[in-house]
This record gives sequence, structure tokens and C-alpha cells, in this order.
Amino acid sequence: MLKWMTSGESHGQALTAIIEGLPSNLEIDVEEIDRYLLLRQGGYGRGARQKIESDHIRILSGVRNRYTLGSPVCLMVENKDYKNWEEYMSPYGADVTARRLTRVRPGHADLTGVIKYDQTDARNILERASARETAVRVAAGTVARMFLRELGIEVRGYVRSVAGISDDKEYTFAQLKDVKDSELFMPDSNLCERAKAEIDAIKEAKDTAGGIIEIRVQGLKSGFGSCMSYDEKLDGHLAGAVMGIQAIKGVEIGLGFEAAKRRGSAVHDEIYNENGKFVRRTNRAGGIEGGMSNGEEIVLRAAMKPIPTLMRGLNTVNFDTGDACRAATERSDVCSVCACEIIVESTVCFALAQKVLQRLGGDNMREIKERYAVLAE
Ligand code: EPS
Repeated sequence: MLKWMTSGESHGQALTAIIEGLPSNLEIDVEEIDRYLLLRQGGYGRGARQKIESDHIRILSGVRNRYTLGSPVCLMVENKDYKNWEEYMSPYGADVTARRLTRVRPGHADLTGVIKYDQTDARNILERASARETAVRVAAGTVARMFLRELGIEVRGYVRSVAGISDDKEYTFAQLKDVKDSELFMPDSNLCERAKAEIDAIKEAKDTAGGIIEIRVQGLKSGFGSCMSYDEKLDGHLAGAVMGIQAIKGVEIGLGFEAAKRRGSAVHDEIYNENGKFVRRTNRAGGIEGGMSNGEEIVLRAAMKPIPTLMRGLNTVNFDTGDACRAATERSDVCSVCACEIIVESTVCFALAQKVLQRLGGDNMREIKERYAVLAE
């Protein structure tokens, strides 16, 4: 079973991810990992922290001469900001009074975390709840992307809606190739400009913005996931993985919530025999039927809420005194939907690689490619 685990605090020394269960002889392109790390740091509406960080991956184990060994792979991203925080964050003795956070932010993990972990400082919660952790998830997800690519499976994505500016058009997989050149990962440049203006206005109002991300997967053959065991369904697995990303409040596959409003005849994809090949002419199911991939493109959408750290502050209480106050205003992003898009893509890559390896087994890439090649489309 392919597994991953991350560690690291937002202002700690570094973030790490350990991937266990990768086959041997997978070629690792370090530059590609760095490219995705850079994409995750960008996008219109990011805050000042990203000027401090310049994320690069360091591979600590599991790879020799660019190829995986089959042993656990440990990936590390350093926090450059740690040098400014060492005094408050050092594991060996730190000033825990100076950066104390008590004016808990509505929508953040702060208050519930303080109660659950019996803390007197929400910093001990927010440091880990922070989306900074996703840097190493992107790195590990990019390793999974390389694995999938070896089998002919490609994952792309774009921003479909941001700050309330939505794109309802449908795009082919090919049309999404260069979408990361857009400042908001939006294929329609007019909508992108409108969304940028909206983000500017939201920043002016000291508020934050969310959005909707669409991920597409091409080349996944049919039969991944299961209709036999409910906890092995592909849609459940993908949705669970994506819901595990900070700030995600909803996931849909194919038509998703829209399917509930339509008649069955306008929801299900009819099946035809075209010269001996069974085909569907629509893909409203988003490539998953009965919890299994059906060979069509996987279409998954995720809704990201606006970041809960608002520069204007929301009404809250100070848990020290119980008094009403405005929430703490840590330095923050106005909009990080582009970062989230990269994180969702990377997470989908990892979750798919898990399902692929679960079905195929195999210890080395040759074995796995041979097994994939003989499967039905
Ligand atoms: C975050 C707050 C900001 C973001 C951070 C997530 O950090 P800081 O408080 O240091 O300004 O920039 O995201 C990242 C550092 C990152 O690399 O994505 C939060 O509270 O979640």
C-alpha cells in the first residue's frame, strides 16, 4: 500500500514528507518537483510570506542516481522564515509568550484546537493547521504524478471560479495545457482580468476570497476503485483525500450537485456499441460509475472557502479573558485559490497512484507497466 505522512510547522525549521510503498526504478525529476513548488507559491492575491520563501525540494532518502530504490522516500522543504522565528519556535527552548495568539479566528482551527489539545496558545494549533504544510504534499504528489505518467495517466486542472467570477464553459483536456501561464490559472483571459480586479477590491476591503477548482484525469483505464466494498470506492477515496486539504469545503465528481436537479435521462451517460467498442458520448458521471473508473476522463471539482485570516478581523472572543474582540490578524493571503489548485492536483495524483498500486501490486516499474498494459481500456 502506498502511504504518505507529513510533518512540519509553518514557522518551524522544515516540512518533510515520507512516502512509503513506491516501486523501484521510478525516475524522479527534481526540477519538475521544484516547478510545482513554484506554481504553488504563486497566483494573484498571495501575501508577503511568499516573498520570504523560495521552496526547493531536498531528497533525503529512497532515491539513488535519480531512481527510486523501493525504500521510503523522504522529501524536505526548508522554511526560510525559520531564521526570523527561531527564538519563538525552537524545539530546544523558546519564548512562548511573545507570539501568543488568544484572539481566535473564526473559521480557523484555533479555538477548537486549543480546547482539544489543552493549550493556552493558539499558535500551538495554527502552526500545524496552516496550509504551509501543503508544500511537501505538492512535492510528494508530484512524485505520484511521475509514477502515473509512466502509465500514460495525466492530470491537469484549472481555476473555474474565483472571488465570485465564474467560468461556465467546458474545456477539453488539450485546452488546459498552458493554463498555468495565466495569473489565476483561468483559461479565459477576460474573466481572469475581472477576477483580478475583484481580488484587488477584496484586498482593499481587508477581506479574503475563495474559489472552485476543476481537476481532470486522462488515461486512467476502467476498473480502478471498487463497487464491492464501500470504503474502496474511487470517488470516496478521491473526495476524502481532497477534503483533507486545508480550506476545502466541498468536492463533486462530474455533474455533482447539479445531478440532483435533473431528470435521470439528463444525468446518465448512455452507452453505444461503435464497431464493437462500447462508448459513452457524454461524461456527466465524471469518469466514475459504481465507485470505479469507467475509462472516461475523471472530472473532479473542489470548493475552497476564503482564508479565515481577515485583515479587518471578525468578531470573536479572547479565550484568556472571555471578552469580545476582533480576531487576530496574522499576515495573510487575500486569495490562494491558485495554490490550492496545485495542491488539489497533487493530492489527486497521490490518491490515484494509491488506487493504481492497490489493484496492480508490483515492486518495480517494469512489473507495474506490464500489468497496466494488459488491462482493458
Ligand atoms: C498561512 C498564513 C500565511 C501563509 C501560509 C499559510 O503565512 P504567514 O503567517 O507566515 O504569513 O503565507 O502559507 C504559506 C506559508 C505557504 O507556503 O503556503 C496560514 O495561516 O494558514
